Amino acid sequence: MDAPVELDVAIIGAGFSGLYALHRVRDDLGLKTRVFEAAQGVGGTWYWNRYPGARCDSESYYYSYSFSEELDQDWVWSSRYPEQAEILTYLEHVAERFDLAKDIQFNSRITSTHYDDSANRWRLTTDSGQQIVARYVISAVGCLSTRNVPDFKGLDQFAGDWYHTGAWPHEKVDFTGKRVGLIGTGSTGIQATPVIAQEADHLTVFQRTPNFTVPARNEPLSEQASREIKENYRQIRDTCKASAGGFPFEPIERLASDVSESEREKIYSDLWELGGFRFLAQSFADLVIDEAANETAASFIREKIAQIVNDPNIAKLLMPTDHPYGTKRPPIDTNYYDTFNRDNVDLVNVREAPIIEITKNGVKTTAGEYELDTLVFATGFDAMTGPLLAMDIRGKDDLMLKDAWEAGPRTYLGLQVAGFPNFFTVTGPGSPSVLTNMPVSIEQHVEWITDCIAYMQSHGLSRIEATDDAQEEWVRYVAEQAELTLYPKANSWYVGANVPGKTRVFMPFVGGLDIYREHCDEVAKDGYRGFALSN
Ligand code: NA7
Repeated sequence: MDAPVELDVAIIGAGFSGLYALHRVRDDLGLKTRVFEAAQGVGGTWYWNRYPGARCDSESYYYSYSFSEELDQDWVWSSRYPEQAEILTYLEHVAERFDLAKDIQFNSRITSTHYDDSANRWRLTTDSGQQIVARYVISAVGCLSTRNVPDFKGLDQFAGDWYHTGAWPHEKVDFTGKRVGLIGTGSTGIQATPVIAQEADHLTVFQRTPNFTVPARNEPLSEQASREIKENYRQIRDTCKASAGGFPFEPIERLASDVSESEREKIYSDLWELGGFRFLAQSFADLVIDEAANETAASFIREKIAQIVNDPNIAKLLMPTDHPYGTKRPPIDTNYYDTFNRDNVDLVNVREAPIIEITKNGVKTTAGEYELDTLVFATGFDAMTGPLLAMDIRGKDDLMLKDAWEAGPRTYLGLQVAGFPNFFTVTGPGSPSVLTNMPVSIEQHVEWITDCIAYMQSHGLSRIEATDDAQEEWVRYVAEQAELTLYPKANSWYVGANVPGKTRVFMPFVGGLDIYREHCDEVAKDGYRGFALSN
């Protein structure tokens, strides 16, 4: 067997996080660093999610790195919301521009990650049996990378092809002439439905929970818009960094009750036309805090569904009533509700008549069997904790992460877990992460971790570990913040409700990236308060 690869820093994952972490740790600190990536190329989420209609819901000019002004000035986005292929090309360009690929080992999935206390080293193993020894590990595995394929009886006997949107083939899947079934109406199902409907002979959408979605209003980015963005890029980036959500929107302070009903309707109507996350972010400050305020937005969207969808029974089926608007990750769409006016599209309520099994010919629910040629699972991910728990992480005294997290994820600042020294997570549970515009949160984490490792180096320290007390206090604070909002009311992937048996805990920090950034900066300024440092 080959000798283990010896590294200062092992980074796991080559998406937005891993690429930037490699750039900072290798090029700023000069440490021996390598990225291990399961895929054949860079991109992370944007490598795997190639399904029809895959597009970012954040706008291109701010869903991108901010660390290089030259990159900002050189790169040209083609549309308001970037398509998967364009984001992947962007990340490939970043990898080339900063000479990253030479330190990325592709086709290498980390299968075990064990801390050796006596040597103060992490020992990692890849799926091909390669051994790695590293002083630090940075997990950049993403929050939505472990696919959730429901355990339906009989899937192996299905005669047609089936796909999960998060592991889509590189070759085009041709739906022409096919009867397609799509399970799941989260952001992904909502993006894929209109596109598949246009190509397939027939599309059956299996819906368990209706979702609120707002039009994206995608359009090409004009030369003039692009020029104006570039002229103001520094300011746009600064606004994102200082904001609660990582977005360049002005903070909204008005409450839904501050205005009359007709003014409120006008605000919602204007934002509906403007499109995208702005409907939630720029309407009223209390939408995810106050139920009555939330209901004003929810009923506006329900009214829109009633106007758009011709068949009142289908419209009713599409109207969410079981959760406040925005408490599940809010999808944005292109022609989603209109698609249910097409003759070749059916909506099936699997809440009322659940799926019993997948048969040779299709999907069988308690109400009957639907004959299908192709099945698409848009059933989401084991979010936030899934990718970490898949790597058999063991800390001090062989403590398994899955045991440490039996009652839900416990972290200090979403950056480290007590008992797992020198192991950092990027956008882990307990950080703002998925509630924000991800590249901004990723940069903040990677920069904090890089500064931390630099501090360790310059102070002759070799070991940093979150203390139990600091972790407990942080976990309590994260939970208290969540309880101040309506978020915990929804059966969302934020609480793990989509994965049977997963402990219900609201995982991200809801208090805002601005507040969170202050906490992290203060902790660092106080000599990494709440961490035990030693050599
Ligand atoms: P989501 O948002 O988790 O959506 C998954 C959908 O699949 C959702 O409608 C689920 O219904 C449905 N689902 C899951 N399991 C089943 C079973 N067993 N039967 C029927 N329906 C099921 O995943 P997405 O991929 O759409 O989005 C993930 C994130 O990616 C998104 O939020 C963005 O951040 C990007 P449920 O609502 O649980 O009843």
